[in-house]
Amino acid sequence: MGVQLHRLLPLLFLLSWPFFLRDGGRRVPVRDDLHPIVLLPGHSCSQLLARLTDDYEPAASPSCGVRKGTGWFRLWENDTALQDPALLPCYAEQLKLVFDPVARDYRDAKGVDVGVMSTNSCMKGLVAALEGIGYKDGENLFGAPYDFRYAPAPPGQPALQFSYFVSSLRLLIERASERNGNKPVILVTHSHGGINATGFLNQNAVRWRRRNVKHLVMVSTGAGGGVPMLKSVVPTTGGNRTPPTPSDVLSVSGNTGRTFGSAFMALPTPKVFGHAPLVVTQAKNYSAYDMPELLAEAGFDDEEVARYRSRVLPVVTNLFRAPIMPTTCINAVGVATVERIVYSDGDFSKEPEVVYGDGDGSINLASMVALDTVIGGDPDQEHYKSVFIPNTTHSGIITDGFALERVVTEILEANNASY
Ligand SMILES: *[C@@H]1O[C@H](CO)[C@@H](O)[C@H](O)[C@H]1NC(C)=O
Ligand SMILES: *[C@@H]1O[C@H](CO)[C@@H](O)[C@H](O)[C@H]1NC(C)=O
Ligand SMILES: *[C@@H]1O[C@H](CO)[C@@H](O)[C@H](O)[C@H]1NC(C)=O
Ligand SMILES: CC(=O)N[C@H]1CO[C@H](CO)[C@@H](O)[C@@H]1O
Repeated sequence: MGVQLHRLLPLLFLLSWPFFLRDGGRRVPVRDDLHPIVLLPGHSCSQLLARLTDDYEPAASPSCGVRKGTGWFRLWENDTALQDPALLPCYAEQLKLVFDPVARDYRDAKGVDVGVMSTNSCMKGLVAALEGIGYKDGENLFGAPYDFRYAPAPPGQPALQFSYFVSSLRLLIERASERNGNKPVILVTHSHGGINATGFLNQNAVRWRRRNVKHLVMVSTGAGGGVPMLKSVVPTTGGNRTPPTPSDVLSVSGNTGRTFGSAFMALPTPKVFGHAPLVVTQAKNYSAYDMPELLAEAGFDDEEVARYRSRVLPVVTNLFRAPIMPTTCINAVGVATVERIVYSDGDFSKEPEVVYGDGDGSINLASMVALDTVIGGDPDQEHYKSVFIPNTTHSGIITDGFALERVVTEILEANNASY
């Protein structure tokens, strides 16, 4: 199931940044005082390729099978398919994951092989800023795109895709270091990529980390998800539409997005949000502890709720096991961010009232501040710095010029630090 392509990944990583192929603009000579950087993009920022095999049985419409046997095509992100009402149902179906109860793991839909190609334009600004200070693709700058539909599982539960990811990323990091005079790499992540990086680091022995990774610069990742995510869990318009709309495709309440192993990874966690009422109705308030109940009442089935409980919750609860390594967390603040959702008459199908607080639009300030405790608060944590950038958003932080400048300054500070 896409295995061969995954085995090729460490090679593809070096070559798979199409936007580097553009004719350069200002090019600065590669500096030899720079630690190599490996970038981990956010959720849905990686491009996925697919091919349909003979096993593929189109469900939405027989025409979904026209690409059978014709080789690889772009599965995500494919604007043509997203915007064509005839193609969209096929696309939504091919992008689904299946949970196999026997293997106790997720896999690609039957007859659909999926591989990871590259990062898309969402990292373009950061890449250009790094090139501006002397980084160069394939020499001291590398990307680690990943299939964002999958997620890690708690110890003892199979997660084949995650194992591939861990071994590919380990190889990439080792090669990046070797190519650069054995200097350990700086891991720079955005959003979900931070979850990915900490999950990865936790799987590697301290000795390996010390030798190969100098610093983690984690941009836009909170310690325990965010409340805005709940707005798509309890959809007023129902993401369950057939045929789907383009925005239903990745939404956790949509028929495709809900099948992803990563679907509930960003829900607010009890560790950060405690007993605060996040969803308020007349009869009952739901705190982060009540997520399973909320999912059930929002229409997710028993198996989906059970998987949230047994597979997602233990992972997100234990993600940031300090000490990870020298870490800089950078977050945007000052943006109105959903903090509480109020259904005055308890009817989930009606438009709720929303109470806003501080955050980056996707992650609440509480989730960012909690990083100080879960990472910075551990007495064994070697080096921890938390930076807030006002006036930019969750994604603006890697596209707005003034924010990028600050992010690059922090990366250079990590580069020059002598621990
Ligand atoms: C986008 O998806 C359609 C439908 O599956 C496919 O025919 C097309 O080749 C894809 N685009 C690219 C660039 O691969
Ligand atoms: C729910 O939370 C709101 C806001 O904190 C509070 O005013 C209300 O009393 C709570 N309702 C219940 C049923 O606990
Ligand atoms: C944020 O932006 C507004 C409008 O551009 C500006 O007036 C304000 O001073 C900025 N705040 C900060 C803290 O930079
Ligand atoms: C920790 C984490 O989220 N890791 C994920 C990184 O991306 C790969 C590919 O989707 C997943 O398999 C990992 O689980």
